[in-house]
Amino acid sequence: MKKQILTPRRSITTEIETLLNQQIDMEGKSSAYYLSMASWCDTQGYVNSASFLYKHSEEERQHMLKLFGYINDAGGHALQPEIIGIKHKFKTLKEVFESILDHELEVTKSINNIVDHCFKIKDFTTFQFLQWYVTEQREEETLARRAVELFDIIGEEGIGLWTIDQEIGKLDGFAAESGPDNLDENN
Ligand code: OFO
Repeated sequence: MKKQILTPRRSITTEIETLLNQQIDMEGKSSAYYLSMASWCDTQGYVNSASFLYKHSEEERQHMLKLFGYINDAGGHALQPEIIGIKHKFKTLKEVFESILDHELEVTKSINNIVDHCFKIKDFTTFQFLQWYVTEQREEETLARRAVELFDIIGEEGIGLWTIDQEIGKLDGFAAESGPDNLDENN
């Protein structure tokens, strides 16, 4: 690997800057995906799922902005991602939450890959900065998995979908209680 040189003007390598910008792209896409899903849920009468996803979309935007701040403070240049090709229609509510779980597993992979790289090149500041995302991803995966499980536990027949939508609304509280920002309070 080509040796990356730090200058007094920057405290992250250009390689880390690129990886973090790729993560910005991912978080921006997460925000857009979830906004589109929220809108679809709204049109289908799944009001609790819609509300859950509108909030989730906003959270993803915050994840993206956190990266903007970090990169620019470190002397790099955070780039607004180009977001195209967003899916607007879904076959079922289950499809929405299964896609979220798949997407979050990809996001976790991406975060772990950057963390691994930081460790290898001894960029411990970025390594530490990313620990927040490591914890957040565990929460996001758990939430998505809980949502998908509801379809098997409750079943979609009769008032099943209505009940699932109600239960998804309750997952919001679960997220607020177990988020990385609240870890200290829980210990
Ligand atoms: Fe940013 O956590 Fe989901 O994608």
